[in-house]
Amino acid sequence: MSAELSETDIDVGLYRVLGDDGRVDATRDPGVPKDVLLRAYREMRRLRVLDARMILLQRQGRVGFYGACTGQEATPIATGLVAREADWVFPALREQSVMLVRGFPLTQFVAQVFGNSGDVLKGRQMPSHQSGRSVNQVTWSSNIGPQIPQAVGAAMAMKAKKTGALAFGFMGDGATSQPDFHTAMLFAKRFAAPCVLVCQNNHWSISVPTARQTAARTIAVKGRAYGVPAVRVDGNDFLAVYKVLGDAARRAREGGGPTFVECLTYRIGAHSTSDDPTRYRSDAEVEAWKKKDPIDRLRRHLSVMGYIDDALEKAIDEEATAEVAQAVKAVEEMPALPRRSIFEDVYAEMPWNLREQAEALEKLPPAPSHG
Ligand SMILES: Cc1ncc(C[n+]2csc(CCOP(=O)(O)OP(=O)(O)O)c2C)c(N)n1
Repeated sequence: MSAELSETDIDVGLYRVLGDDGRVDATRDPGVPKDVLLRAYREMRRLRVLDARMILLQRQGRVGFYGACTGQEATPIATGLVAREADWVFPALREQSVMLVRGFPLTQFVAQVFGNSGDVLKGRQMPSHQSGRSVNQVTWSSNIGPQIPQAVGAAMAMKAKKTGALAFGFMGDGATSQPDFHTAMLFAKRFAAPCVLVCQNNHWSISVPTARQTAARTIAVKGRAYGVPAVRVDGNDFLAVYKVLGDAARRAREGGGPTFVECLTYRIGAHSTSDDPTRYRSDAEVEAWKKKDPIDRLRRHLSVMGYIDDALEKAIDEEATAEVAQAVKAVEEMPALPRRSIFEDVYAEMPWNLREQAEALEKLPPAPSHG
């Protein structure tokens, strides 16, 4: 992964469309319409605001855990815009927002962070593991890797049923060291599964830098080893990611099988609220990546195109802040789930031993958070 490798080398070449100044490489301009670009910008801003607010809530003890996507917003937002209604999404820790772009209500999304009565999952999943049947998004299972073969398996089923849909499967760079990644690539290619497998290479697996955990020249080559076409793209360049994911999705829909996309990006914040990144990486590294921020870059492009001015930018920010604040307020006003709910949804008729336990639980004094 050393920086001195030639950028024209097929194994390390990086697909970029947007320059740092926000100008488009004319030979690669994907011609994304103005409304899509503005929508992408709004979604990325809202996600940034949402993540910051969730981290704050965790610090205040109002929610238990959070894993933010800050700095990596371009890929989940582009995925949400590229996906069609019948497609399925198998996220890792930082791609839950795809479902927001696909129409899942923000309030219900936030309720899954609190795990109260507004949460359709009844508080049985951790925060940052949102899912939604209405938008075909599967919950992440927390251990690293299983969602990749799940995405491939779902894609194989879609192919067998001739649905014309595809599956998006996500992973971090660390997940590509897991056996599940290799199984997934093998099956994806062998059965020409209609899927787009996306690695958000944010350079760190908690405290382990990518260069220390793999001897592969890049992450993308690992897909090519299985015959899966692989693209290495600047993950902070919304236009490049949108174009590459759109092409990959089209190929899958047309029967061309899987594509593996390595999005080069950076996790600006901590791995999660349980992590202190100052223990293993330098401020200088973080500051250098902040200069490559995907939202700032898209903002510059919108300016160059004459699509945004300061007033519109301010309005978008205020709208996002108000929307998130309103959702948090609404969710915090929802009551906690009844304790008894932990016994529900498993048996049609509750066995006697569980009934006894449920009755014993009811007799305990209320937990402090229940007021
Ligand atoms: C099988 C398994 N091993 C270890 C862990 C602990 N763990 C949680 S996140 C993580 C790092 C994941 O890194 P990466 O795949 O690069 O994704 P990122 O968090 O950087 O987005 C690890 C090792 C786990 N959850 N599951």
